[in-house]
Amino acid sequence: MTTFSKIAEYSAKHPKPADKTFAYGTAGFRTLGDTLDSTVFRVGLLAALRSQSKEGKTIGVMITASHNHERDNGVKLVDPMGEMLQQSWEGYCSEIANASDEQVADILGSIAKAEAVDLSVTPRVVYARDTRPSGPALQAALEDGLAALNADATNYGIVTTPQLHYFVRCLNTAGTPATYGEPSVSGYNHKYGQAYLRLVNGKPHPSPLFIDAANGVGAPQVRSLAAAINSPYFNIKVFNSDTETLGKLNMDCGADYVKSNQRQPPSMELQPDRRYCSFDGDADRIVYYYADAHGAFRLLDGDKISTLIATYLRDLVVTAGIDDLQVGVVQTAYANGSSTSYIKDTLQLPTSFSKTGVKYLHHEAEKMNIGVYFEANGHGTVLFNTGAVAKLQQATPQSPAQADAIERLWALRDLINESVGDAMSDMLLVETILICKGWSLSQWDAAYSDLPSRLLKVVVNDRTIFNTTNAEQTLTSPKGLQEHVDVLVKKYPKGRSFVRPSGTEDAVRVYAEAATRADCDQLAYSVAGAVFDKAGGRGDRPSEFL
Ligand code: 16G
Ligand code: MG
Repeated sequence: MTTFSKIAEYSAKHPKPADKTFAYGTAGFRTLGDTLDSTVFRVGLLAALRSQSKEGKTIGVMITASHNHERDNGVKLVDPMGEMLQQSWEGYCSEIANASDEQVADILGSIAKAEAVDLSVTPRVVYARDTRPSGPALQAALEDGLAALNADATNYGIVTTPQLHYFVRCLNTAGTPATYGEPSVSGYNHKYGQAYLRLVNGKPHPSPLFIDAANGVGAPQVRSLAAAINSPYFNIKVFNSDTETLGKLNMDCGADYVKSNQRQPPSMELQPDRRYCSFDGDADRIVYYYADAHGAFRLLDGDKISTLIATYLRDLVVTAGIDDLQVGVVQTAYANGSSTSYIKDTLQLPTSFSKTGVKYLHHEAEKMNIGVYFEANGHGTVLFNTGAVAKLQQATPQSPAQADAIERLWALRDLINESVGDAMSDMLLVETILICKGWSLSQWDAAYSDLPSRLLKVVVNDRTIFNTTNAEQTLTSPKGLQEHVDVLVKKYPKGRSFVRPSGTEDAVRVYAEAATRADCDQLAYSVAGAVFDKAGGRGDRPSEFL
């Protein structure tokens, strides 16, 4: 039986900073690491309660701030199937994080009552962290929260965010037909490594892959994966792997740097014919890149990855001869317009759009038989829904080619981390497809050409006045601003632009694309200027090109 009697004593050791308000945003709590002690302690309490509300299923807690600066940190909860916390509980997270120290037990009690939580259930929680310097102290705060509610808690150490999601899913499916794998790093390496080797065996070996690990947790973990695979099919060279030196995490490196700056990290020299990829700081994003024949940087981002995967899956489904097994693609407004046209017109696959943030894409992809979802920034995965699994089970091959395609679809499902986007699993999937097709990165890149795009940030007095609809592509307020954007967009061939409030920063984001680089930049800066003028811009007016 859980009692709340120890909460007051523990809570006193983790006082909330009086001047701070915390919000559980798109990817959990995220802010300066040294302000998060009380929040992480309270997340420990809530994780235990969440487990009790799920009849003692294991809940995960990840301490990370992903691609953000090393001084930041964050924390998020993982639900029993390894998915993001159910949205209706996000409000509880913010509520308890902002309670006064004395109110914590009462608020937890009222949440328990509202959710009819059975407090006699033993809470089970697993947790992990990335390599940030503030991690150990925050982990100790979390452990106090878990101890205050006598949770059965297990520390998984320093692992990637998707590995923790994987462990949670393994633990909750053990001994059921949906069993997912061994809940350990070696179990993870074994599951994904073996599926990979099954898929590539007998094909020519690939050239080495140069990996930028953002000086984060992806570095030791991808090395451990490579040691487990132990095959010329996975020949990697890891760069930006310094997780010890302060200040290096995500600094001028990593997937976010590469995508935002459209260039390789300065620490890496691009050589023609070499293959490169970058993870972000907690290894849930990946982008690929290479130098073309003229030495110019070429990016293969989340859109390119999702079109590669969708094409491959579609072709396998056709070869397998399974009727009505639909492959679809979920994108966000940030998807390059060329990728969307390619999916619709060339691949002839259904696409749908969701709001930015993995949880939104994930839910949209669940509606499809085989749902491929990626954000342009490199975060995504593939989901096989129950309908797809049933169709695969029922399929009766009429030829060796059909049997092989069905076997490959099963192996691909084993290769994919279905709980969440995962840089390492996505990397193995991309490598598999390239090896099977015998493709270089430039051959992959040839499918379509990205329209020039630009992303700008505008700081405004109050970003809450920005509201959107249509998967964040249309503003409903401030009044009149969308109409103004529409007029600007019409001036440019293939022009597209949208404005949305950030879910992670106190700023508004402006995205634009158009047929030429000059048009795209003009459009981006004129929309950003309009936002600045009409909606309370602060600081310098965005005006680099105008
Ligand atoms: C978070 C999201 C990421 C999204 C980004 C948008 C997760 C795990 N992460 O990092 O998917 O692209 O926020 O940030 O959902 P913004 O709202 O500040 O533009
Ligand atoms: Mg990340």
